[in-house]
Amino acid sequence: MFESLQEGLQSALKTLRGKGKLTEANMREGLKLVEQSLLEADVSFPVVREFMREVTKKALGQRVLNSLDPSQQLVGIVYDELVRILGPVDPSLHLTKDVNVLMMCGLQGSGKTTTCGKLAKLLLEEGVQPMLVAADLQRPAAIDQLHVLGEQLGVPVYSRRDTKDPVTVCRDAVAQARKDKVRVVILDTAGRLAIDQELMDELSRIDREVAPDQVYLVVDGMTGQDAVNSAKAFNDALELDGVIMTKLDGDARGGALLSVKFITGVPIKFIGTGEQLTALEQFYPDGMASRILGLGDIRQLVTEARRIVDEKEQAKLEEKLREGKFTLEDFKTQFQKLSQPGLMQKMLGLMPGMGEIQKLMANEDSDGEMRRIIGIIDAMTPQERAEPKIIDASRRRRIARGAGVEPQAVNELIKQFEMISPIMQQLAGKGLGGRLQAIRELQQSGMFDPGAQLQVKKKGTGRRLSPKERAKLKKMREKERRRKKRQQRQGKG
Ligand SMILES: Nc1nc2c(ncn2[C@@H]2O[C@H](COP(=O)(O)OP(=O)(O)OP(=O)(O)O)[C@@H](O)[C@H]2O)c(=O)[nH]1
Ligand SMILES: [Mg+2]
Repeated sequence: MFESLQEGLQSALKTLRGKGKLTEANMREGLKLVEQSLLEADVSFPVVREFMREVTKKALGQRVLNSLDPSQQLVGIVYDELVRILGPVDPSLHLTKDVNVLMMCGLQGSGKTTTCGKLAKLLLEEGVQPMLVAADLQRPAAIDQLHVLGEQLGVPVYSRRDTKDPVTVCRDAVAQARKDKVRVVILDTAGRLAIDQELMDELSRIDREVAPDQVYLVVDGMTGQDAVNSAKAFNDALELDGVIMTKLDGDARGGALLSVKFITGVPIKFIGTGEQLTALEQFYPDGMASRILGLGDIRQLVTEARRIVDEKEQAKLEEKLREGKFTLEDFKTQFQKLSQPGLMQKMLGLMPGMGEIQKLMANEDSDGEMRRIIGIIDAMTPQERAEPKIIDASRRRRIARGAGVEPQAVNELIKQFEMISPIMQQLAGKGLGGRLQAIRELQQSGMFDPGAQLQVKKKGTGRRLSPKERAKLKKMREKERRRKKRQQRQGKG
């Protein structure tokens, strides 16, 4: 997420690091780079101006300049200011009534329908019964799209094919919801390519006559300043309660996210980070600021982890770990959960200090790697999975043959497992602090050192890297070269 903004800000802050005491000139230079990376991320100009005014005021104060770690303090100042620009945010959906109506609106293709489904899923997970309403009568296929979503989620969908009036549909849907004791009604409205009077009139009419409790605007985060402009226009017409910014998993530059609240006064409620129905996050300014600065986002990490492993399963797992009974079989189960496309990526992005590895993984065929590891475990007997110690050279050869890998790969896997299981044991039953400590140890163990991994692989088999691996290495080196170049430039400038 926001790779270039992250890199820009982090390298701006890095240039100041290690300089010991900072002079005002040094600090100004670093601040210039901070400003530059915000502008490059397409943050609205008034926002950049306000942001820099505050940060500069604080950063040039004598207390910071004379402190022992001025660059560290600057990270704190930038963090605080990011939080201030992004917030305050009220994450609640305010479900205070028997039937609560949420209305989604936005331009065509911004992700309204998908987001309706994601919200319904989130509500289901919290034990709240939602209903989806097909209020988009512009596109004939829109009704079907919503029904497909509803079926996937097991959520009722209200639609009517005998009228062209969305107000009628919405009104009847709310009545139906009251009868069926549905707590939340989500209205999926029509979009247009551009903001036009007809669209606004239709939405205003629904707003007036159905009186939704919350009106959310869905904007495509990839559209940059256009997203901010459309938020302004929709807010003028409808008085929005919140913005849901989608497609932040792509190469959105982040400018829209940083600008919307400041320019329109409307808080961001949720962000969409993928096409899957689970890819909706509640928006918290502190977590986001922390992620942008490469410091991870523990709250979201815990939320995501909870989503992967349900509570009962987690309790069982923790017990096994505490008793030292965690086997390769369990390892495989956990691993398989993580091997959903894109999930590992996401989790790494949320861990403090894992940004670099995450970027590397983005280029890597991690799905292939995961399948390989699962294949190796599958080739073992139950006894071997429970007690990897019994795997001797001949068993190793047999497993390797079964999985279609070199025996060395079997060895590496067992070594990794042996390294990981005591750490996992530590993770079990610990509070957040203990978990963080364990994550740090995991990082230090070198298992997550991509450079070391590559070396081991090469030394281990002595074979030439596959074209895919070579391409990856090339990309990595290219990236390193660009980074060095940038540092040099900054060093000179
Ligand atoms: N990568 C990514 N894709 C998304 C996200 N949200 C929605 N999409 C995709 O965006 C496309 C449009 O989504 P829809 O939900 O149909 O958009 P809409 O606003 O309902 O579109 P109209 O009904 O035509 O106005 C689909 O291909 C979605 O899968 C997201 O957070 N990330
Ligand atoms: Mg739609």
